[in-house]
Amino acid sequence: MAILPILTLPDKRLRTKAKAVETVDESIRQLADDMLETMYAASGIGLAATQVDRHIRLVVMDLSEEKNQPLCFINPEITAAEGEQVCEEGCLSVPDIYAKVKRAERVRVKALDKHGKPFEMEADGLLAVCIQHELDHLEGIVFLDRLSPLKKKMALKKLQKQAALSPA
Ligand code: K1U
Ligand code: ZN
Repeated sequence: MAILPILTLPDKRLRTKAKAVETVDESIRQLADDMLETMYAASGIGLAATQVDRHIRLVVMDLSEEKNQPLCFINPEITAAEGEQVCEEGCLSVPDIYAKVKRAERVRVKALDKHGKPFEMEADGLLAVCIQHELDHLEGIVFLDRLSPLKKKMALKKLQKQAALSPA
């Protein structure tokens, strides 16, 4: 397994739309394992392949306390969404910026697992938020894009200030 570098804004590669995975093979399983290791090392609850500069439709998550319930979604699609919730989000590609984002409260998602087997699941609360956040990454969307223009401007300014302060 390997810890992969995570792209951060303003890197334009985060704006790439991911392509479908054609075949779920050993290289995809290896990437999913590396992404999980990267996500755990960064104390995240989710990670999209886009964030590690791989532009394929693969996301991993683990919302368990013990970090022992990894989830892998290949070619995920939200097939139903209902309700509304506002949740404070963070992003490993937007370090140290947190903001409240409005999302659907419940989603139904279909995807392939690590073995290429189709599955469907329903999610609510933080898991539903995380699924929507990670699927956005596959479209080249980051959570700041879902804020009002003013809030987005303020967040980007804070990000620029942080970048100017941190050593190269
Ligand atoms: O996509 C990512 O960068 C991962 C992101 C997922 C996410 C967190 C919170 C709401 C929506 C999506 C993170 O894991 S950021 C890490 C973090 O700050 C966090 C960890 C646990 C709970 C809440 C936030
Ligand atoms: Zn993110």
